[in-house]
Amino acid sequence: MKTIHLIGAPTDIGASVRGAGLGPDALRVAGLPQALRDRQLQVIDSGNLAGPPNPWEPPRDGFRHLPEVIAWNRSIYTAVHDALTAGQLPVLLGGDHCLAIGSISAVARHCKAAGKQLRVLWFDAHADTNTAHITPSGNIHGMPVACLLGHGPEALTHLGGEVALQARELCQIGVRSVDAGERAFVKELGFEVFDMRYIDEFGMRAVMELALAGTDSNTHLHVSFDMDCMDPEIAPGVGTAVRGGPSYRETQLCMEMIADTGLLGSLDLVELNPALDVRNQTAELAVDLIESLFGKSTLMRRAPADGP
Ligand code: 6HN
Ligand code: MN
Ligand code: MN
Ligand code: MN
Repeated sequence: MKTIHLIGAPTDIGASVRGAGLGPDALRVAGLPQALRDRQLQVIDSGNLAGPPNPWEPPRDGFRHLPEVIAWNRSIYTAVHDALTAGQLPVLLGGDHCLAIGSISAVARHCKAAGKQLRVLWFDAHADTNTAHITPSGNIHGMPVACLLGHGPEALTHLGGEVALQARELCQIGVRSVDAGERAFVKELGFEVFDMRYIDEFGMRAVMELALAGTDSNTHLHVSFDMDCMDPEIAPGVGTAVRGGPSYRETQLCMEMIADTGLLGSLDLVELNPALDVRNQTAELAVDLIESLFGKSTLMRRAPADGP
């Protein structure tokens, strides 16, 4: 297993409420580095990146804090790219979800250079596919998917020199809150979305089988995990909670099925908001899920061929 490199990005620059900047340290307090070491993994925690403070200004031309969002994403791009180049598995500790622009742009660049196929699994209550023209808020954490697919300001769509993602490389899971203009744009872009209705009807196992279909030993799996994906009854420490999300066990199953592939190459853990949490329980839940993502599985796992 590769060395895991924890990269903290303590900012809420793209969010609608303050507090996500406390995320990286809440994850450390919840024991993330030691939990991974307990799994016999090598862990480097290089601490937190530095970046501009949150000026808490209203949107301008459809974007809130665009220069600061660009600055944060540039330094994340560099940190994540350096980790991948060093052969490490970068784990971005957010911070709000606008930071996935830098992280995934670096992963995409790395995959192109290495001749790897990229698959991004985006766990979220939201589609995060707004643009300046259709956003209801101007908050850039609602726009990273659009930026990664080439729709947004050049400084964010071309962090790695070119557009990061093709629609077929992306798959969303858990979506249940999409804005009116955003809905049409998601359809137009045409990436795969397993929304809550789909999960209700077909079950999480079927969803994950489809989400992982077509991956092989040359695939780099990137997981972008927004903590508001889960039901707020179990994950209250998020800024934009939406009821009706996956349960604890459904989410664990996702993590376990990803771990079974052995293809995880990078991870974003974002939108944890300790200022809204209850006794750090959402951070502890995140640590639990990350442990499963790195192979802390059930005792009685049989090979799939022996399954029911
Ligand atoms: N997130 N769709 C809403 C907006 O303001 O664009 C909410 C976005 C939430 C983003 O949770 O990463
Ligand atoms: Mn998100
Ligand atoms: Mn979200
Ligand atoms: Mn635990």
